[in-house]
Amino acid sequence: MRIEQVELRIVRLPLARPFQTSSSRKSRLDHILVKVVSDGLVGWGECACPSDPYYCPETTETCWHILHDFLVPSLMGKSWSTIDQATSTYAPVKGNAFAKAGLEMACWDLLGRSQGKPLHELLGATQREIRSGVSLGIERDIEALIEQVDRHQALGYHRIKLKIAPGWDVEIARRVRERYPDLPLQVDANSAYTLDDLPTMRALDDLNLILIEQPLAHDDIVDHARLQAQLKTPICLDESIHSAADARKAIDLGSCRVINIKVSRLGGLLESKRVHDICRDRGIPVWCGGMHEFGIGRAANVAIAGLPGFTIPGDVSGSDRYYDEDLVEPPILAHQGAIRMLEGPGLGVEPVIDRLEKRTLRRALLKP
Ligand code: OSB
Ligand code: MG
Repeated sequence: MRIEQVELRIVRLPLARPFQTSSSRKSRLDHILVKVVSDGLVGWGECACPSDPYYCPETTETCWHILHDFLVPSLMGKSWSTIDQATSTYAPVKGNAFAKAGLEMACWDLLGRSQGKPLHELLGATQREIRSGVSLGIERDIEALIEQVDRHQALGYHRIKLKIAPGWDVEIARRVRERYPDLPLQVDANSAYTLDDLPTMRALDDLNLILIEQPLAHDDIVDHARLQAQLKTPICLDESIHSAADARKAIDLGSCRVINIKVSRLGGLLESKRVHDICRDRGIPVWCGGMHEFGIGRAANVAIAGLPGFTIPGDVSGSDRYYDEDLVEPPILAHQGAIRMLEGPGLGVEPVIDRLEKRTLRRALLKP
């Protein structure tokens, strides 16, 4: 393959419901869509970076800069036949995982279309459908949260994740646990605590949670190891894991017993698969995290979550939970909490051009 042309767009979608975490509040998302063209074929990728640097250091604007000025120019016109070869053209670029993930995804889509194979097959997925969970943000009050839990429970989602923050943690998790004694339940702190909060962690430890996600600093796997040693509930790392090497080190240190695989945080599907493989070898269960992806990125999440080590339901829910009108056909929906693999070539979805045009804030066409 040789990429002859790339189009970048910033596309804005309003969230059907605002989403609040310990680190930010969102009512709409601006994601970059990457379209690559090679020999009459087209591939699409999505860069699902937040527009503010509160979850990760990147932003939509840094992704645009890195894609436009470094990643795309490095890949443009080079000949490649594997994703490893494609990504090695921009390997000298440090970090910037979200930007890389958008371009890498477009290469996978192109590769799948050129071979007439669905992405899940290229990746080696073994599950025909994935069991999904939901990630519920911080609400105005406990009643509003309970209403959300009830709703998604009734829809058949397989597990519930609650966002927590100081002042919105033990009490709300306990209330949900009392209402649903057998519900598969987990919490995500997005780095809002320190080792001084051990009493809070111990209280959460008594609620029979599947896991506690990223309780401590985004860049600290040492204190996470200390905390894990004092808890029976598995710690799951999200923000701290940027590569397969990070995963190996965190497992070696005992910093976690579960890992959240997020395609964008890991710079793409290839590195995600590497993290999956290491975790599988080491007996660490994984699940697929999300960044409120539009249909393109969601299709990639569905495919990777079909790999055999994804044994915990992930944050890949039906797109109707997030958006009144997503960009792609066919829509990605959950039925009784399960999403089937997409069987079309590549990602298996197509953006609907007039929806895309309507939502585009900026575009750039790059040629050699
Ligand atoms: O920490 O997993 C997270 C959304 C934005 C930023 C960080 C996170 C999240 C979610 C939502 O939890 C996952 C989803 O439903 O896509
Ligand atoms: Mg998280």
